[in-house]
Amino acid sequence: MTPNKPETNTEDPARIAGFEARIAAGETIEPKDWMPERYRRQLVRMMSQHAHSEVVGMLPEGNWITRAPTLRRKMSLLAKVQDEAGHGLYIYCGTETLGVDRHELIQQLLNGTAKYSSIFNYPTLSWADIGAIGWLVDGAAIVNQTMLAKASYGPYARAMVRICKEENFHKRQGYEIMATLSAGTPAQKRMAQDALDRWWWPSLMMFGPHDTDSPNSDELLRWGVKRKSNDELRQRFINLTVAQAKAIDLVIPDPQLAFDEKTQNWLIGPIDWDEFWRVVRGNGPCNQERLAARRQAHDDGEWVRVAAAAYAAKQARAESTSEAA
Ligand code: FAQ
Repeated sequence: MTPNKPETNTEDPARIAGFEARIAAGETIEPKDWMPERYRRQLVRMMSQHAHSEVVGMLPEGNWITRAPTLRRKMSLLAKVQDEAGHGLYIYCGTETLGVDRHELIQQLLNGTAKYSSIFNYPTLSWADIGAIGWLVDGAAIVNQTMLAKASYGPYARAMVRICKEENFHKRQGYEIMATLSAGTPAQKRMAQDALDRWWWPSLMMFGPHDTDSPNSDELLRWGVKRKSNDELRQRFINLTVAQAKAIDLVIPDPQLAFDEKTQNWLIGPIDWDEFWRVVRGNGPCNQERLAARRQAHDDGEWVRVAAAAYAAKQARAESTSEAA
């Protein structure tokens, strides 16, 4: 496959109009199709941030694999964390169809110039945090990614279909942890409520800034990469989650939470955007720790990359010898 290379694009207005007409007609854009350079770059930006998020997202939960309370919980958590690694690899592959090399993207993550989701810079302080992540973080990811499964770029949309199926399992196991703790001893219930208190607002921030402060949204919506805006998806998540919290007798930590009969939406108090930007710019509670862990894992994996490259070279030599014979 020849990936779409930047130099093959000429930004001819007629071509752009043709491209936009295809999107308006609901067609899917595939790697070999012509696309505006700006569309390609937006996808690389968004997909690489997404892939990094899946990989860094393994760290907060990985912290609890050895401390899960039962074998069953340990098995589910281990499987979930492995799934997230798979999602990362899957999306890096999707990004490569746009003509970038994943090593370049990984270098950007390791040298701190790439973004990844703000949510993974918060600590997991108790076992209930594992429940809260599954329920809220995977829950938010599902709301966001179910829409991305309809994105105009084929490889990304198809990746989302499979990923969402796995995220559904993740969400259920997290919600079940929260339901069990909430119905447990008073100390367990407090632990569940404390986790909800700490993860609620950062989960809402996952959807990105308000639409009025989102510089990328207009273009992404016009090109059918995003199908709903940041605020629309955040609202959908809030409406779904308020009912789920009530069902397991937990309280959403927002004194201003109120149901609006007119719009049928749950309205919330103000989001602390200063906190959001602090975390995005590298100054959240765990940013340094997360990047240090990724760098360490990358260095520790050097011998695997060297061995894999040596094995591939050996195979190639064997193949060329047998072809010559
Ligand atoms: N964190 O103009 P917009 C998961 C940045 S996967 C950090 O609105 P856009 C699974 C944004 O990049 C979670 N940065 O941006 C899992 C932009 O900066 P730039 C990840 C953020 O792209 C579960 C600037 O702010 N999911 O959880 C964030 O139109 C459990 C302005 O923002 C995805 O990546 C943020 N939260 O909309 C794994 C989904 N929000 O690049 C393990 C795909 C915004 O211009 C365990 N991505 N920024 O310098 C998207 O849907 C979109 O990119 C948004 C942001 C909605 C995240």
